[in-house]
Amino acid sequence: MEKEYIASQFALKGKVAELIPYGNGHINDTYLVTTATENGEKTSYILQRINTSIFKEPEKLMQNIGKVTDYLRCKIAEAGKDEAQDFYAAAEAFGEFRYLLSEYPADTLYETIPDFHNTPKRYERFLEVLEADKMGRAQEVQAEIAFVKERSAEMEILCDVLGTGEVPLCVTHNDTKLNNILLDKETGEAICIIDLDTVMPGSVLYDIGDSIRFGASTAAEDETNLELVHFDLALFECYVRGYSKGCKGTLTDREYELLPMGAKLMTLECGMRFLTDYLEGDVYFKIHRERHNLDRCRTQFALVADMERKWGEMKRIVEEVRGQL
Ligand code: GN1
Ligand code: MG
Repeated sequence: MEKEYIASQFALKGKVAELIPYGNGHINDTYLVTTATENGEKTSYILQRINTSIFKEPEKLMQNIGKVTDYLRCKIAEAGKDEAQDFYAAAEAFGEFRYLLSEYPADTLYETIPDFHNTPKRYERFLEVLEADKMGRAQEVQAEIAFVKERSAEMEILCDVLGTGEVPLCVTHNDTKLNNILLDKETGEAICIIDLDTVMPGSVLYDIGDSIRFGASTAAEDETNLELVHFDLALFECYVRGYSKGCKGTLTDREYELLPMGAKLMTLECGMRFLTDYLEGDVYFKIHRERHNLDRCRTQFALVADMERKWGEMKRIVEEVRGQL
């Protein structure tokens, strides 16, 4: 079906004037749709085609998004804010997401991708794919395989604390890369969180960890020169402070304590997923060049290694921010 026709089925202001691919997501297809009214007024929309080989039940995904956005709309209205005033910095916005949804019954949401951040299950899957080695690529990535295996014991931590109830089950976004926040062109402040396809129950440490994985790196996710890839402690501190402010005291002591581990595990898990996909023949993440998934995996592991070197500092920063609350 024509994309323009599909776009025109939504409640748009005016007619579709232009439709172009947008962003660089790895899963869904995203388009920027510009409409124009008869008197020339233009409006921009984001249109997404959900990848149904990954999101097997898109109706459930839409129901999750509907429920959470309806709820947020009420909460924001209650607080007497209108959308135009909602300018937050990225970390603050995700912190506020947690704060606003802290009383939402997370267990009523579907798991749109089961075990999405279940790191031990991701590890099991990695081992299966490695065992099969259907592309014959394992030989050239021995160092990366060893890197994952050496850290297998730590992978259980977040699942364990969620399981015992030491950290609460929350509504989590699960894909908190900074390009999933709409920023105001002029002020640079956060307007709104987008890409809600993976909103499901989970630990906020997934969200915090994933943001830090992406945003506290000094290089792009697919940088090939690993000398440029570092974990930036100043950016880490900035995120922890922003999130703390936005979440208005809803982060528990145990969550603060595990925050560095959340960052490390989300980075390790992401790198392991890229490696798994490389071994499997690049069937999950879209790639734009040969070995793209391997390049991505290597940046993530470089970040993990750098976090390990800076572990004491990461802990100290979290303690300091917590102490100033
Ligand atoms: C995928 O499609 P995109 O870029 O928003 C992935 C995330 C990964 C991310 C890595 C549904 O997100 O989990 O962290 O790539 N989304 C899904 O950049 O698997
Ligand atoms: Mg996404």
